[in-house]
Amino acid sequence: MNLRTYGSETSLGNLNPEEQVIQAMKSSGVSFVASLPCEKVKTLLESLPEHFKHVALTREEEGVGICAGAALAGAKPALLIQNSGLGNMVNALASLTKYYRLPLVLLISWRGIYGEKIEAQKAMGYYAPRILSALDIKYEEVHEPEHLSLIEHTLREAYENSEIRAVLFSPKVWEGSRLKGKEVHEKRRISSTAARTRKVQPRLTRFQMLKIAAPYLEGKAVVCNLGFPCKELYSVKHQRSNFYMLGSMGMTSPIALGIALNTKKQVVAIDGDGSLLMNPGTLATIAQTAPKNLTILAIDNAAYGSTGNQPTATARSVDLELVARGFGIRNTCKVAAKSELLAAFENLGSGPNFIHAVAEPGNAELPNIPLSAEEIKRGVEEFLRE
Ligand SMILES: Cc1ncc(C[n+]2csc(CCOP(=O)(O)OP(=O)(O)O)c2C)c(N)n1
Repeated sequence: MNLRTYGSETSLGNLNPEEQVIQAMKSSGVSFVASLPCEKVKTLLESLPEHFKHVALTREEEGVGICAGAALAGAKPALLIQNSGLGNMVNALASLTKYYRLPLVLLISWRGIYGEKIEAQKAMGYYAPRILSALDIKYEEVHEPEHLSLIEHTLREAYENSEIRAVLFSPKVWEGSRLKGKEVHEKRRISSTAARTRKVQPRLTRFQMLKIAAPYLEGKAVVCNLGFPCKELYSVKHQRSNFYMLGSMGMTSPIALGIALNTKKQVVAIDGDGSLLMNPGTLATIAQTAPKNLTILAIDNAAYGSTGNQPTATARSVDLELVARGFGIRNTCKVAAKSELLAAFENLGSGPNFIHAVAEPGNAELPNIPLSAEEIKRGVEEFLRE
């Protein structure tokens, strides 16, 4: 995005909403930005590294710590996140940023309040302003692009008073933008660490992998990562023992672990690289508790597939199989080709098993799954009771 200068010849109103936000951030002195993707702000996200020192996070909470450090070192930090991530940050906001009176700007993509197609987003949409209020964090709601000019004042206040200030952006703000976010990672450009360092060539998308894995999921409790993975699983292998996650990013393997520790049935977690990296400590807990009936299929497309294919840390430095081994999971393998994925399922030993499936980015265009949370829960509970 080329930011046009905001001078006498240009009015703020002529700028696209993303440009207005960047302009307000620059004018108020923001010098350091950390972010974790939300689909609604993918265009804004894409342009951040051009304008600011920028860090791509693995978890929103970590951003609070990084921004606290940045503030201690004299930077003026801001975090761009989805409102669901606010839930992950509460303790750090209260006992770090607020407690030490450090400045922080929270730029929050506010889902669940306008034109929302994903029902599960509505819960955190409702709670987000209440969480901010409970923490005594002053915030501004921006529902229309015309109101973007007001945010500069809020941002300035954060730094002048050394306090936290938040802005909640309705998806409506971005609707009229003329800027088109490029798909951040086209297939050919993405290259996972495993592909580079372990010479594993991704060949299949997540959807293709799920089709191959489908027969091996039959009759097992399957916990599926949120977003596109759920839609794809629903289309290739719907069964009532599938627990489709509608929210709670990072909880796939923990949910599967909880099931596995309390049933004799086989349990499979279909996790993603972005989600595993949000909560990798769960791999330590899995290694400690070592349930024999648990298999993790970690589909690593080196991207946040559901929010615009922004690269995750596996595209830069992380090899998830080594991570799992480092945490103490012994039965691990790395697969990319169809034959390798088939062999991994055919030869599954006693768990916990960790299949690192190196995939290409890309999503199948499918509708949202037509099941309510209640229906999903009931199906899985019934299956597990039998
Ligand atoms: C706490 C939180 N932060 C951000 C999001 C937005 N979000 C939804 S899905 C997703 C990407 C998940 O990526 P990954 O686990 O790698 O799975 P993929 O879609 O690539 O298969 C993100 C960032 C969210 N739902 N919750």
